[in-house]
Amino acid sequence: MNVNNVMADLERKHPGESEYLQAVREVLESIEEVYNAHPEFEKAKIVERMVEPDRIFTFRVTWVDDAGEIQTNIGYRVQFNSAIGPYKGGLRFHKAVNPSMLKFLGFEQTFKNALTTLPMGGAKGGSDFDPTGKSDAEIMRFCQAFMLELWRNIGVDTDVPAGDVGVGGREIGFLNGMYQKLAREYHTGVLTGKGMTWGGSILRPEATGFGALYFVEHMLAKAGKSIEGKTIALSGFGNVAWGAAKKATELGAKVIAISGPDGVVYNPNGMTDEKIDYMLELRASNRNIVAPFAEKFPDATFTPGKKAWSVKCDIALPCAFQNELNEADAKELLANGTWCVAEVSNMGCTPEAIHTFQSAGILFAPGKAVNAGGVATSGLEMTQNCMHISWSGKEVDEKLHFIMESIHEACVRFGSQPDGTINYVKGANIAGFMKVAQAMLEQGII
Ligand code: 2IT
Repeated sequence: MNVNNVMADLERKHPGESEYLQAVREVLESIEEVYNAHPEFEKAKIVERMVEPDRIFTFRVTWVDDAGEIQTNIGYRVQFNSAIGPYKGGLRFHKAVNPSMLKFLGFEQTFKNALTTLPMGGAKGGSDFDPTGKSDAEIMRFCQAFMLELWRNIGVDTDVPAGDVGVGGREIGFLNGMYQKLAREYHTGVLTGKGMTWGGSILRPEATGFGALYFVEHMLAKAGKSIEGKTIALSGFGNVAWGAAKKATELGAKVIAISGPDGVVYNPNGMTDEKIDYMLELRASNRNIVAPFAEKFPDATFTPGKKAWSVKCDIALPCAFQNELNEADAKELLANGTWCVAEVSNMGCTPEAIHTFQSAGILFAPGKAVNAGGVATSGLEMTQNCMHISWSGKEVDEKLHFIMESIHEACVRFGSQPDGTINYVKGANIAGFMKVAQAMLEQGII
């Protein structure tokens, strides 16, 4: 395989799909050497087969807003790869959602899910529906209209969606209610991230952020460091940022910045329980702004138009959106002495930013390893649903700890460099790829 040739072919077939092409290139560059050392992969055309989704469903979603106006959005489900298990991955509701974004996310999900140790294939879906400023009733009607189309393509053993940006517990509730009504099928396991009274797993809401911090703990321990007393800047204020802020604070770190599309909140004294809870209120308000945090807590200050990366910190955790940390941000962080960056969002850093961190020799880990605790706990939710039982928080947390440790070990195994450092990008990509490639090889040409 020659990466540039594969990419040229893909760019010709999918012109302008920048996020998708970026995600594929990152993986191919990481695996090129290993791939070429395995002629059986080349012979079975594993790469050519793996970069294309198995199938994509696209559908119109029409609903009525509170003013009685008819609204039309586009809905999607990208079923990317089922070599190691049923399709699994979140739904994203955001105005910028398009096929390129969902293909990048589905592709990433395939390798991430392979890393979790659980048998889950990769998928992603969503809509260009913008939840900003919508009432709860509008969100419900949109979710119902979305499920009216999606329900025929998902199922407990075929495809199990969950949340992502713009889709949390509230949306999963509306989606699940409509699924059951349409399918007349009352198994609890067709969606994950459910409420605790109807099949949800304890710790699923926290799991992406908690898992990320467990991963960071391993990364720091390997480098002879600890998280206690360190300052952390994180972007976003939604579910993922909330879980990360909560666990970071519990572990003795100080979360000194959170951010939103409107700007950054500098929070020099770190988080309290009240502040962490307030992040959930901010998200639920559907306003998509972080400024009210500084109005409610006077020791914090809001600066409009600035990112979290303008705040001097030891550790930076992108927790919001793809490409939210670019080369200029990376240079600013380095100039301010940041020595660890872990992507909690999917593909949070641009390739140039990653290159900047790696050239500077600081600790860097990619989203598909760092944030895999979210989907892993979705996998644990599926298991509980299929067994018709609920595990305790302690049981789920132990399993999550074990999974994050395994993912870190896999990164070390496949990412250790001759100079003794660990390339976590390579490690995660090769570990995920090897598992999916092996599974595809063993199941023939399908
Ligand atoms: O990006 C992700 O891994 C998620 N949005 C979670 C997917 C899931 O199925 O829990």
